[in-house]
Amino acid sequence: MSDLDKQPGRLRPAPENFLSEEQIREVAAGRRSFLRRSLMVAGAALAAPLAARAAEGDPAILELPEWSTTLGQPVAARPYGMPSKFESQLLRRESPGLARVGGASVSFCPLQGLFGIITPSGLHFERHHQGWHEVDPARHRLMINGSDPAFLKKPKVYTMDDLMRLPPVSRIHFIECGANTGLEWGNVAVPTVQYTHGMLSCSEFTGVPLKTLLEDCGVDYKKARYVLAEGADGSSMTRTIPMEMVENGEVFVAYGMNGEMLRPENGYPLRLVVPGVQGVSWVKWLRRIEVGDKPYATKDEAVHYIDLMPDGTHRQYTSIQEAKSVITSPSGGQTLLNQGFYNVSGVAWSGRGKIKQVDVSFDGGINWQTARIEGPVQNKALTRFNIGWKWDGKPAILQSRAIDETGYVQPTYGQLRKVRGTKSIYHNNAIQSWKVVESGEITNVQVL
Ligand SMILES: Nc1nc2c(c(=O)[nH]1)N[C@H]1C(S)=C(S)[C@@H](COP(=O)(O)O)O[C@H]1N2
Ligand SMILES: [Mo]
Repeated sequence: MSDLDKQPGRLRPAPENFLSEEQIREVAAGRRSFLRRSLMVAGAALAAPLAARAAEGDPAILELPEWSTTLGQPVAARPYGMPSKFESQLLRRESPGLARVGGASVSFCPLQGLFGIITPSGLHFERHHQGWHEVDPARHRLMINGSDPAFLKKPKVYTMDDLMRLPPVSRIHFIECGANTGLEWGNVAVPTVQYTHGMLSCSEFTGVPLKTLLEDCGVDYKKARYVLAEGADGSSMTRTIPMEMVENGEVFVAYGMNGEMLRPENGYPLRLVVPGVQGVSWVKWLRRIEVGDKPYATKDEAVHYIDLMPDGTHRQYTSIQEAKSVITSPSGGQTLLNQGFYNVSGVAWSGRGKIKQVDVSFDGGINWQTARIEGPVQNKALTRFNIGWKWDGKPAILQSRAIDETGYVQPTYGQLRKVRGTKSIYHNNAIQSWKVVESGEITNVQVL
C-alpha cells in the first residue's frame, strides 16, 4: 500500500491552469466554457470524428459497389494478413520533440482506435533506450547465474530450443511504461489519449515461469532474495526484481505474444514479463538473470525511474503501477458531430490485481455512475468498460475512476499532487478529464 491509499478531500482551490469546483459547476450548467488548448496540436487532426447517419435515402445502400460485382482476391494473396487500407491512420506515433534520437524514444499506442483489451501486436507501444535489433534466435542465449555460488548451485546457459521444450504458461497482462502520462504532471501537455496514455499495451504472453528456471539451476530461496535481469541490446538495461514476485510464479520469460513469437521491437526472441510492474523491468532481448541477496541499484534504478517527491527526496523502487483508467473514446482530438447517444468506452488496470469497479462522470467529477465492465476480468490486465451517454449538446467533462480489488481508488490530480507534487516523471495515475464543448470538440483538461 502506498501513501496514496489515504485519500484526502477531493477538491481544493485551483491554480490558474486547472478548473475549480465552481468553474466545473459553471461548465456543467452550460454557463461558461473553459476550452483548454493543448500546447501541442500535432495529434488533434488524427482522431476520426464520430458520425451517425440515417439509412433512409442513403445512396450507399442503393448502389452496387465493385466488391459486389467483381471477383475478389484469392486466398493467401497476403500470406501474412494486414489491416484494411481504410484503417491506415491507426498507427503507432512518436511524440514530436520527445527524444532527438529515434533509437532512444517511444512510439505511442493508438488507444483511441482499439476495442476490447488485447493490443494488436503491430500497434504495441515501443520504448527503446538504444534501438531495436532483429536478434537471431539461433544465436540468442539466456544465462542464469548467482552473484555468489551459494545462491544458485548449477549456473546454466539456455538456448531458445531449451526454453521452448519446458512447460509454458499463457497469460494476459498489461505493460505500462512508468513514464506513461509523465508529461502531464504539471499541466496539460499533449492533446490525445495516444500521447497521454499510449505507453500502455496488453497482450497474451507465453513463456516459462522464471521460478521453473531458477529451480532447475538449484536456487537457494533463503539466500537469494533478488533477481537482476539484463538485456542483450546496447542500453545495458538491468533491473532488480524482488524474489517474492518470482516465487509466486507470476514472473516469466516470454517468447510468445498474441499467439505468435514476440515482435522484434518487443524483445524477440525473449523478454521478461513482470505483471503489474512498470515496463522498464520487462527486460527485452533478455540474455541474463543473476540472483543475489540485495537490490542492485543499477543506473536504471538509481538515476532513472525514481520519483522526485515535493520535499526534494527521491523515492526508489516504486515499481508497481497503481490502479488507473482512461476513457479512450470519445477522447481528446475527437469531435462529437451531433447530439444523442454515444457509447463511452475506456480501459482500466491495476498492478495490484483485478479491477473491481469503474465509475464514469460526465460533469467533471461531481456525479458518478458505475460503468459496465466487459468480463472476464483478468489479473493485472487491461479491463474494458463501457457506459451509454446521451449528449445534450452542452459542455461536459468526461472522467473515469478505477477501483481495484484491494479497494484502492484512482486519485484526482489534487490528491496525487498533494502527495507527489508536480515535478515527477513517473507513476502519474491521476484521473483523466476530457472536456466537450458545444461544437463537439474534445480537449484534454485537468480537474483537481
Ligand atoms: N533490453 C531492453 N529492455 C527494455 C528496454 C530497453 O530499452 N532495452 N526498455 C524498457 C522500457 S523503459 C519499457 S517501457 C518497455 C517497453 O516495452 P515495449 O517496447 O515492448 O513496449 O521495455 C523495457 N525493456
Ligand atoms: Mo519505460
